[in-house]
Amino acid sequence: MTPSQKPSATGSVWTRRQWLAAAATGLAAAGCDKLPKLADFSLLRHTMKVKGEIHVLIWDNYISQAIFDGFLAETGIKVTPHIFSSNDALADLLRKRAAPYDLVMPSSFEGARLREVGLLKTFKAADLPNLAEMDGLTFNPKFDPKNQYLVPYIWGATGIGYNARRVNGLPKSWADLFAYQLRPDGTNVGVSVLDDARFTLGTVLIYLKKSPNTASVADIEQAGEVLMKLRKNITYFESDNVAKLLADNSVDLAMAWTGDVTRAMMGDRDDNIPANRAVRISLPREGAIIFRDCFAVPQAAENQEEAEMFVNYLLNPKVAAQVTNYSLYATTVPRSRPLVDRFVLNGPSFFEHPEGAKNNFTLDDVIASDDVYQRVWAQVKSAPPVQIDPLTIPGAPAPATGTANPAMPVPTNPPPSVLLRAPSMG
Ligand code: N2P
Repeated sequence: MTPSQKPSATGSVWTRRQWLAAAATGLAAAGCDKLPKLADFSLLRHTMKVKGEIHVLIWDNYISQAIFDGFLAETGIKVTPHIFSSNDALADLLRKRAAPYDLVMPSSFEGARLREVGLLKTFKAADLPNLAEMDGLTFNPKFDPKNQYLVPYIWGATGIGYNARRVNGLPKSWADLFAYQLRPDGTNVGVSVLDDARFTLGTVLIYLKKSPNTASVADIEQAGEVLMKLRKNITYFESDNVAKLLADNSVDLAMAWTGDVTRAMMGDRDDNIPANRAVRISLPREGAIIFRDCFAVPQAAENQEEAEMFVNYLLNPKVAAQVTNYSLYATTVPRSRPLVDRFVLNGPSFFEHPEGAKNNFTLDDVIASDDVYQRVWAQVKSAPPVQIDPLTIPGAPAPATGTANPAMPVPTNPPPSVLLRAPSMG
């Protein structure tokens, strides 16, 4: 079974109508009765005695309190979650925390790096009988062939989240995200990119038709230059709150992870995110990054056995379905799918680029080039916003004169809000 549940053979951009049609088609629930039973602990929840505690470092909005409660009820082990929002921060977080984490969740390339620098322990396979539930064919990867250090669990892709009411035309290329744009009133279009060096530089590298894993200093620097030329357009470097930015119209276009675009479409009352049915996703034609976030036990962990019990619990298909229904991201557990909400199952969270593998890129560990990626990323983030000369944009107004960095005047005859390419991109 592959991770892909492609809902559309015709294109990568979903309209609400396609979404509803797909949801109405549904998925056969065959096999539900064969899933392992999971007791209903809801009555026990408040009377369970805590027998231990683990500290887990996970991405925001991945695992709900209800799932922690279920694990507590079943095992007596309390899970205390800690949130991180970028792979870039992980090694430091592991090194600096006085009370060690028992479980962390790096993306696969970062997990491989953490292993190489000696920050991870091996899993005890005997403690993970539910590894049999994992889609081993697809997710038994070259970065850790026997899942000794890493258990891939949640996967997704990058794409362009956009607001169909505020952007004319479909963003079919990454250039359409990065490009200089105007809304009909002549004001700039708000854009956010992920606050993550490898994902964002990697995406620009894909756009430049280079490998997102390149070790070439020149290529990485070129990607940085593209972003720096576009700094004026980037109103947010943001990974955690992309759903909110899209849903409340703070940005019109966002480089986003699939599940977060789903969250913007569906809303999330817990996080005060309104459902915004104008939000869509596009997987650009140059391709996108498929990520796999993996569980790993840090070298300093003090409760390895309990952490492994938690991973084993999460690999139960019923729990994995709970995780997807909450996180809006796919898990590596295929038997969870009959229990996943159809709207989620048929939405962006489960699709890859319709053109298939040639457009799906994965990030590899590039430990020898890591300093270069981090140096260029630091330059991008600290660069002052650049004023792109609007004269180079067809139909755009002339800039004010006499200032070094003139503010964009509001045109009397506004140009159309089309998705214009940045001049530097051709
Ligand atoms: C967090 C999404 C993280 C996806 N909401 C990439 N690891």
